[in-house]
Amino acid sequence: MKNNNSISNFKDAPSKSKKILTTSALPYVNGLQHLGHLAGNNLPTDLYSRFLRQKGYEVLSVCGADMHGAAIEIGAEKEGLSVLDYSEKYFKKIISVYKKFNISYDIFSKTSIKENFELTQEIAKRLLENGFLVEKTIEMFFSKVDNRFLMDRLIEGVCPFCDFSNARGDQCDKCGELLTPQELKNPFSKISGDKNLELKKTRHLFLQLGKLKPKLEEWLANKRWDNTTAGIVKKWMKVELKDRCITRDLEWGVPVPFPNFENKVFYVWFDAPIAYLAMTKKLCLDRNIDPNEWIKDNNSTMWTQFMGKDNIVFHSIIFPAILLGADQNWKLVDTIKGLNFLNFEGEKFSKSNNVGIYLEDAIKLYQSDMLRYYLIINSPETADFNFKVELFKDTINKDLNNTLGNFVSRVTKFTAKYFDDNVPVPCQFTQEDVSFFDNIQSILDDYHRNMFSLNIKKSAENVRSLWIQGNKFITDNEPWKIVKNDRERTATILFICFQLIDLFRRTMKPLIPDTADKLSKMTPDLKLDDVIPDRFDLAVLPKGEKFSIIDNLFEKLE
Ligand code: B3M
Ligand code: ZN
Repeated sequence: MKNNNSISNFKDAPSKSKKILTTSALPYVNGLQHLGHLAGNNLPTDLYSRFLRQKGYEVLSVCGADMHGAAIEIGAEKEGLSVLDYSEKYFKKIISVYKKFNISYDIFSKTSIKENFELTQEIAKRLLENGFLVEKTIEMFFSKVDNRFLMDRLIEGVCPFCDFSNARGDQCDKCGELLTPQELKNPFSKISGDKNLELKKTRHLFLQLGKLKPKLEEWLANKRWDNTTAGIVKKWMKVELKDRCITRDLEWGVPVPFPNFENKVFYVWFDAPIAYLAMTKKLCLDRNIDPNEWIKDNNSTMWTQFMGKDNIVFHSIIFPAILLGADQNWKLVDTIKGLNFLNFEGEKFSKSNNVGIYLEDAIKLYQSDMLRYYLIINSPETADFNFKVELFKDTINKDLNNTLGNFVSRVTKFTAKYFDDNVPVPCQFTQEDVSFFDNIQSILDDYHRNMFSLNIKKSAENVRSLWIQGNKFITDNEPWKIVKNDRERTATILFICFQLIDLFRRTMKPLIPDTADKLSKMTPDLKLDDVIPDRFDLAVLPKGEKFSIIDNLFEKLE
């Protein structure tokens, strides 16, 4: 494949010498993942990472399970399992279901790996030394019924901002405000429902975000965030940054390595983002590469983080503040892609209310590529998206069956009938052909622009536009009408169609990889790469090459 290296012409295309680190927010291991997690986190990461790999970049895509936090302890208790068995059970389920959806992480690890314990403790020590941690004795809610201090997430009550009756002690899911449990009206224990919560004294470490504000401001000054992230950051930086408690009275988590903190662990939101670095380090060590090339800031790595919008504050302010405070030249995020939510038939996906489809169930009903396609072309980028089963089926039948599937089967069947099993030999291209090629090229350019700029939905629409153009080309040219008296022109039309199928295969791979792999079996004797070309190349599938008919790429959904 020719490569004229014109990608630098695209806005947002990283320089080819950059290493690209992509991460998805780390899923909690408490329970099963649903389509909303996939749409708003894993799929966008996978699409972008695959695209960059196919463009020839050096990419590491990193994710792992968020193993800590009180919710996991509670989940284990509910299922009658030890925390270890419980988290292991869901870890395995997550890994296996991601595989079925072809999510191509280079590593899917855990926040509980030794690398993360070490790094979390090291960073905490540095923060203490550098004067950004302060010890305070605070009052926390204690439940006699539960016999424990209740962490933020284990307390619910009425939101002081919007009056939502089930706001959590850390955040209100209705209005998005971050909360402290003391701010809730009528707080109660989520574990037992105990309403007689008692405030008790306990000692904790606080991150002094306010002191870190100048460092943050300096770092933020040259960031170009997308609108959602920029809005959140602006709102936060405007107000006084309060001290944030980073330790908890729990056993499950990363132990706090300081005297008099023996029975405490770090708050899950302290160790989880640090795990991005720890997991990347582990991946590098596994592959025998120097981790510092990826996790230290040496201008050679570009880090793009994907997450739901409710996670943006932690990734754009708090985690960067932690790394800046540690002052060890850690790699910090370059780009944040925050996504909205997926609703299901008009309601919010919710485990507790049984709304939505778990990934495990969805994959039994539909081919992985069908779900990937629908969730990417309807990516909840700018607004929430409502998943409706009827519309899903219509889209799959229309786009994947009627547009893509039909084109490929029409071209291969018709060619096999009149030209045996060989890619036909073309003659002169017409003036119309040449303007058609220009048209394809401009869609391909647009596709690149959208992919590099993380316009997920639009990039998928570009892929679909290519299929639509292919159909239009064959319909306009009607090879079935001329095959009897103009064999040469028919051969030329079909030859072009074969080159289109190859372009489809390459550009669709980040979106629907199984289908791309099926198409790569079309020319069984040809070992083709997956490179996404900058330019539409008309000589990828050689004339005369043996091919086989590709039929029924997708099941029709009734
Ligand atoms: N586990 C929250 C979530 O799943 C949390 C993300 C951590 S990313 C470092 O929404
Ligand atoms: Zn609220």
